[in-house]
Amino acid sequence: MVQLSGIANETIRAEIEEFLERPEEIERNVELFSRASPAMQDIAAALIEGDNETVDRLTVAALADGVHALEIMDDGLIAGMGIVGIKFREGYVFVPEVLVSARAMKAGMAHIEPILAASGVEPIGTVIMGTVQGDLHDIGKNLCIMMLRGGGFTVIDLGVNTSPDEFLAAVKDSEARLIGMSALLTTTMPNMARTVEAFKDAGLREQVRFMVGGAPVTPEFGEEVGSDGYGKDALACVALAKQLALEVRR
Ligand code: B12
Repeated sequence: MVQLSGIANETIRAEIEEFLERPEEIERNVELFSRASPAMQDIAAALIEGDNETVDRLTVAALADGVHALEIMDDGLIAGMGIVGIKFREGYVFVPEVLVSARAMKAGMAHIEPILAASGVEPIGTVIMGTVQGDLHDIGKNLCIMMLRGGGFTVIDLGVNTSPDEFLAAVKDSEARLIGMSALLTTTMPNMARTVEAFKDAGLREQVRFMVGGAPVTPEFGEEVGSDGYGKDALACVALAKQLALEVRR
């Protein structure tokens, strides 16, 4: 049994105690933060508090101490955002607070991105990435992009609220044949299917490969919408992109 007392950071302990109710979420977070180093816990706590200056400072310090960029991303930034997500779902915080935490996440990511990008080798291929139409969530997509660039891909980032026509235009305007779609809302997930349909209508479906992801997306849903693969996180996104790149190599 993992214990709350195994977590050094007081803010994190209080957040778990006060805001988490589902036993599986308590267990997962207690386990995650007990395993994370105190420095990573401090980054997560500052992110939860929306303190972008502290996230910025602690990220720089951790990198200087030799902590791997991926560890900061997973155990600090994403772990902190996980708590924010639960508080948002349960109505303890609202859109403005989430945006402030998202800004803090970006402050940390700004230092991590160049490191992950620099670790890349020969470009393996080009990936078009976008959050689907109607959806403004881009934190997860941007993490995937960071990891793809770090993994040796060139990425064309179409941003958020990307219409099927914009995905089509990007393929027509580039050499890219690999498309990643992100969706965070159950109401926008169907736009993944609409995008795949648009490629069928344009006679381009066979030339491209689609990968899908985002918190509410499942492998089953990915199959249903006619995509070629689903990735549960940024690491899976890179693995999938490598696999699909072999199919569309040109
Ligand atoms: C941050 C956030 C926001 C921010 C977004 C800021 C930004 N720049 O992105 C703001 C405040 C703007 C926002 C707005 C809204 N949000 Co919001 N938001 C979130 C929150 C808290 C976190 C999302 C996030 O960034 N997670 C962290 C990242 C790292 O995870 P991720 O996105 O899942 O990405 C990972 C994987 O999924 C995967 N992945 C992602 N994309 C892709 C793509 C590919 C190809 C692959 C392979 C993998 C992959 O890799 C990523 C890295 O590991 C979630 C709660 C949650 N737990 O998801 C709610 C949540 C998604 N939001 C929700 C809602 C309802 C809204 C609003 C409608 C609220 C409102 N009433 O206005 C609006 C919608 C705006 C719009 N039109 O899009 C709901 C959705 C519910 C539903 N069933 O659809 C959620 C689930 C909260 C909740 N439980 O109620 N939100």
